[in-house]
Amino acid sequence: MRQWTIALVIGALIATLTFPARAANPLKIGVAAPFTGALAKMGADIRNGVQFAIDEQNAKGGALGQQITLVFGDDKGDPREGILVANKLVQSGVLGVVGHLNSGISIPASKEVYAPAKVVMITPASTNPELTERGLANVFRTIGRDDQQGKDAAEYALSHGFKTAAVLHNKNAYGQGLAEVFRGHFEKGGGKILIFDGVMSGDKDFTPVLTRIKALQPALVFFGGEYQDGGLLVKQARRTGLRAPLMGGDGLYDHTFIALAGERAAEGSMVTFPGRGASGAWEKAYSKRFGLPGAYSGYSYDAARVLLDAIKRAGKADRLAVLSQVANTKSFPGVTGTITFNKKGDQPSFKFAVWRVHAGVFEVAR
Ligand code: ABU
Repeated sequence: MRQWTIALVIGALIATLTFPARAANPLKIGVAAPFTGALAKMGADIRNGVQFAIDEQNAKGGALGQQITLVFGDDKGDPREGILVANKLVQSGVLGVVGHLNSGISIPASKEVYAPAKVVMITPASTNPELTERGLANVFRTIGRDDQQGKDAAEYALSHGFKTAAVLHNKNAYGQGLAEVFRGHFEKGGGKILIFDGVMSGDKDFTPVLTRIKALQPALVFFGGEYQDGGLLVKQARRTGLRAPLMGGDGLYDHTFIALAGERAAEGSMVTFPGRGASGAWEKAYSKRFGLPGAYSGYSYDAARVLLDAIKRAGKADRLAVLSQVANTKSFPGVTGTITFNKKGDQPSFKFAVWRVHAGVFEVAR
């Protein structure tokens, strides 16, 4: 037994000396999102966008002379699971991470797990302002921020004659944060908030709160939350006789929202989402393999390509060097637009548009 142990130790030593660390370990990139659970559709969009970028790069020879391996982390949309997944990715040796979807996961994971390990995190979807307001050097996003889309939503609503609103949110970092921004700007612009309340994400019956809202007769219902709750909410609103249109943020921008609500109930719903879609040629190539891109497919593809570009410029598989090169990203030609990060890790030129559901699809409303 003792001889076996000695032989194993000697074997390991020889292997370490023969193969330097870079050659022995494949170059790894992490992808973290909810691959299961209520937000699995958006999680799949993120996974597919990153996979598409990495497969393209591997076909061209990979990076730093190696093939790139993706390490997947299913955070299930749950903050506790998100921290576990982030730790697993860091321990697996990833150079950087594309993810997470939920602001309520990206905020703690970036600070508690990725920052101490010097791992860069580029989220294609987390829009809560706090994420990039903490002075963390390792955090970036290819999407915009809720202080921007909440303001745009309130201004759009007021300028289109909606003077009263009922505001609901799903009590998570994204939903509540966005609802608060909307409320602030709506009131500042002279609008009246008739009710501001939270609902439980995953609830199947929103009728009690919708019945209270109906009695208040708001011109608009604003919902801070994602498509799975939003779809049900608008469906049940119509059943209770509440006719006011529903408005929300990028978390509603998925066809599943319309499918869950039903085409008739969803008609007229308004959603803030970037006006610039992914370029047509890219969309065609992506669709051939994965079907139509979802909300964050292009932003995930771009996040992965920004990371790959940074690895190339760093010239070595070193987390800190890669992180510094992501920070230096300027005028990167993404399929969703040209990407330049400011000191916070945001894109100062990012713009949202208002989209409106018409005949079962989202159309740009301005
Ligand atoms: N941005 C919408 C959904 C993801 C999040 O920020 O939580």
